Amino acid sequence: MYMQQTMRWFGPKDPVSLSDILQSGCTGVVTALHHIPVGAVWTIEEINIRKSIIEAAGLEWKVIESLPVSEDIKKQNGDYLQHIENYKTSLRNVAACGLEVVTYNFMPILDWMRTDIAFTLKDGSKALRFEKAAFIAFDLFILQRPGAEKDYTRIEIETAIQRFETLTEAEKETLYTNALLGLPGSEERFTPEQILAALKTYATIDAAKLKQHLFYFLQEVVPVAEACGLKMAIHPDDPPYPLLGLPRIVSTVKDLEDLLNCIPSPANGLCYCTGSLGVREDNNLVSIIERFGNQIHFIHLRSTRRDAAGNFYEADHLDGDVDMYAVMKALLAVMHHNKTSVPVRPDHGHQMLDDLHKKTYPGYSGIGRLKGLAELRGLELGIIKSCFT
Ligand code: DNO
Repeated sequence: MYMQQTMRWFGPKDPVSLSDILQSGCTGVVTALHHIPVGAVWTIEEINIRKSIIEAAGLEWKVIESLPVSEDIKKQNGDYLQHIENYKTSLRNVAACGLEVVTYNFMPILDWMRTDIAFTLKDGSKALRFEKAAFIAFDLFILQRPGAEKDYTRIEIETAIQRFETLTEAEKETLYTNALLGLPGSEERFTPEQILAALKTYATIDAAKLKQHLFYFLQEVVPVAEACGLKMAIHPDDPPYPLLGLPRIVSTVKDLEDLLNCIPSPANGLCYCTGSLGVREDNNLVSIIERFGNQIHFIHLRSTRRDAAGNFYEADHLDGDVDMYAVMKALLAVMHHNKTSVPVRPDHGHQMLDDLHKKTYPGYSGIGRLKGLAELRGLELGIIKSCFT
């Protein structure tokens, strides 16, 4: 097989166990030391403890998702210089423990954003969804972000008002929880006061400035990663456009080009996420692989279905707007040509069958992801047999 098949594992508290992941046919997991505060050093000791738990279960750990970048680094204030030094130390430590790929992102404050984490599909399974009118209603009427109305058209605001009127108190509460869920794998959410205060700290940071901060960070850390044989993989913005007035700078082909060109190095690469990039119609997923394939160090495969109103939901892995056949073929062509095997994971999965009765991290149910992986694995085998042997 060309792809190194992995699944994300959130650590010992994850309801999906290492044994479940092994049975899904994966050779490894991708994980992170979620208990270490953002900005602090990952010590060799902590990395090795986690590594030995994974290896004892018969799996490998080569990819970190994520070694988080602190808000201070993104804003270049407070302790950012110390955090960058700590990041370098963590890179040296993870390399010393034999890890190979470090995923990270540069999204301000929030990582992904969804309005609904239990959107019922026709077959009764549940998916993650982003509904634009609900999101705008959240921004304007629940969060009440000062100046938010300037970001929307009159029609968008009217639609959001109508949508807000349909919401019960319980639905408003759920919308608020979903929107401020923050980080995948975390159950903590921001309070409105916290998020409004955090948003204020970005008042003077536009996209151009945030890009400068990203490039400065990369100038500092990429040479260290390169020297110790690690590959950095930036995850694109999810969804790939600005939200809550915050700039987002890893959304388009131009963004990818800028960040790869700023520090040309084999260590400066991408986490190619079809679910995130694919939400924009102007992102041609196959041509991104053709252009930047050598810099793709980690792959997330999933598909979304968008509509004209700007909503999207997470579809089956082989359905939705992503042409997964074409994407897979282009990825395998790169691996075939380079004689490499790039780690991949089925990104997210529906809540289905027993998942529906269990508490799982949104997007990270065991059976839903297993279904996605099984389909992707079959697609891969078919393409390899027909095109590359
Ligand atoms: C969502 C994930 C992202 C990803 C980070 C990487 O499910 O794909 O949260 O892990 O953005 O830093």
